[in-house]
Amino acid sequence: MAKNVHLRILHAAVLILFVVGVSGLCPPDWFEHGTSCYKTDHVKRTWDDAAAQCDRLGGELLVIETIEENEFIHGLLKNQSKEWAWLGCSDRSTEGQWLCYKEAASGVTFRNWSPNEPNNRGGTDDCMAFHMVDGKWSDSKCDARIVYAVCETISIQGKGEGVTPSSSAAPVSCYTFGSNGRLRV
Ligand SMILES: [Ca+2]
Ligand SMILES: [Ca+2]
Repeated sequence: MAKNVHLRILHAAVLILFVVGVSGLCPPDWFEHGTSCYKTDHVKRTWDDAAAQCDRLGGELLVIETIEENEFIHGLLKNQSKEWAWLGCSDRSTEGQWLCYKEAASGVTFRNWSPNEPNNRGGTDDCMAFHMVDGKWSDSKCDARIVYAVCETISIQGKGEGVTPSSSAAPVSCYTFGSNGRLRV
């Protein structure tokens, strides 16, 4: 009798693990939203260091493409009380010409600047930052170590919706299943 109960519990546990293992569209500890996965970092970094950290985690610095995505990120940062977060766009190469980190975002036109931003203050505001207070963006000093990283990668669902790698050497994320059945970056 007791053995049967234990077996049933074991079966249920295996089933739950299986369902969780195969239904996750994002790596463990990443937030899923739309066709993307997001991970917040808990160390304040420069823009370059934040970009490197996202690369290490298997993603890229966040690039916001719609007001809906902006609202999601706004809620996420508010929830974690993070005042500023780096966005993956910079105008370091050519002043006023904002290039975004994500290859797929090269055609992105969505902008959500604060009033009077970008102002290129002191001639050196060249990296894009998100302000938790109002969800608006500013240009900031790339070497200011006052900002958190938010990393983004495309979810399995997103990859299945016709996202094709570009012909240039854009970073590519690969996923494998670990021995525990969960995704491994
Ligand atoms: Ca600038
Ligand atoms: Ca500024």
